[in-house]
Amino acid sequence: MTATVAHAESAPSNATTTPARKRWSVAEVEALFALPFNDLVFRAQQVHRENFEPNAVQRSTLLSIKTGGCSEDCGYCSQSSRYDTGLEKESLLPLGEVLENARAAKAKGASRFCMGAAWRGPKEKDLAPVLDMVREVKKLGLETCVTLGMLKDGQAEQLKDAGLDYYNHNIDTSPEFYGQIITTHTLQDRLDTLDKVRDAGINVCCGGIVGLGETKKSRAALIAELANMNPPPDSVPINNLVQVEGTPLGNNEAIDPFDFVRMIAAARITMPKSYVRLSAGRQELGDAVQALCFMAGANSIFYGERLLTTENPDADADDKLFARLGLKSF
Ligand code: SAM
Ligand code: DTB
Ligand code: SF4
Repeated sequence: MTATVAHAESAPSNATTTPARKRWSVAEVEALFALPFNDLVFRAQQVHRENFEPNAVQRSTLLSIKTGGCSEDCGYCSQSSRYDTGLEKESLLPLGEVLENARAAKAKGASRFCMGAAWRGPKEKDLAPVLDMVREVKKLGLETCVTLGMLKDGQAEQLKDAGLDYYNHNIDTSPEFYGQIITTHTLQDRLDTLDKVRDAGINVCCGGIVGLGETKKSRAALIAELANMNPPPDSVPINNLVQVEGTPLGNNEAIDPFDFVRMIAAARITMPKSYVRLSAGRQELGDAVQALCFMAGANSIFYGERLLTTENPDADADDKLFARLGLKSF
């Protein structure tokens, strides 16, 4: 099955008992954004409580297993070989070093370990050592996640057989804005990989970034595109751009933090059963805005001092924030 870019009209119901799944139009998501802030957050909190334990937040730790030198031109990324960001290109980490990091993440209280590689996609010779990493990390009792770029036929099945729980592959921005941020692959390429992941029975982790210079309509279109996936992603990371010097977007202005909270709330309302992850850019949001994000339905974070190549709040600082907010982690 090949996915295509989502359209706004309702899908016909083909079963007598199952009602058609709600399809979200861009205008409907824009209408959510236009609600008074309190009304939007209240509604998101209601949806959150109907579907999840209200004070529990899942924690995933990230590790860059292969840093820099990526052939792609994603305008936000420190790891593209096209931009001079001062990042040292590294080869694939040895298994032992990955396991050392995974053990430390588990000891600090992460439940999922997410390994990221700066590839357009893995070559066969690249995949074999990653399969070993997945098998061994899983044995530690952690959920496993990888983000390796676009997959070729058969690779998702190999990852599934190795015990992979989640594959992260973001659509990043709206269909209309995509070509202004990335030209070396298309949104349809990303959707094709997501189909392969889903068909292999791996949980889908798929979200996007804000702060790229997109319009509010483009943000609404990103949310609609995610929510109209069938089924919606199991996990939806919402990243706030980390401005990286040397990238085309390095001097972008940060978005209004309340608009970031609105993104989280819209994700929660439109994808009631998905984990919504408050992802990159938490450092810049501060504690109070993060608390609003949890109130708006975020129930997952990246936990640990580093994202892939940029900084994240210290684990201790997060533990303190969770204690102040009475949040449980898992
Ligand atoms: N190469 C793989 C890919 O593109 O899927 C995996 C790694 S890539 C760094 C994973 C995701 O990180 C991107 O899709 C993007 O959403 C996010 N990301 C990358 N750089 C970022 C930045 N500077 N700020 C916020 N999010 C970023
Ligand atoms: C996702 O949506 N965000 C993570 C993870 N999936 C792989 C990556 C964020 C990267 C932030 C920039 C960096 O550290 O390089
Ligand atoms: Fe490469 Fe992924 Fe960065 Fe794009 S986001 S340049 S594909 S590492």
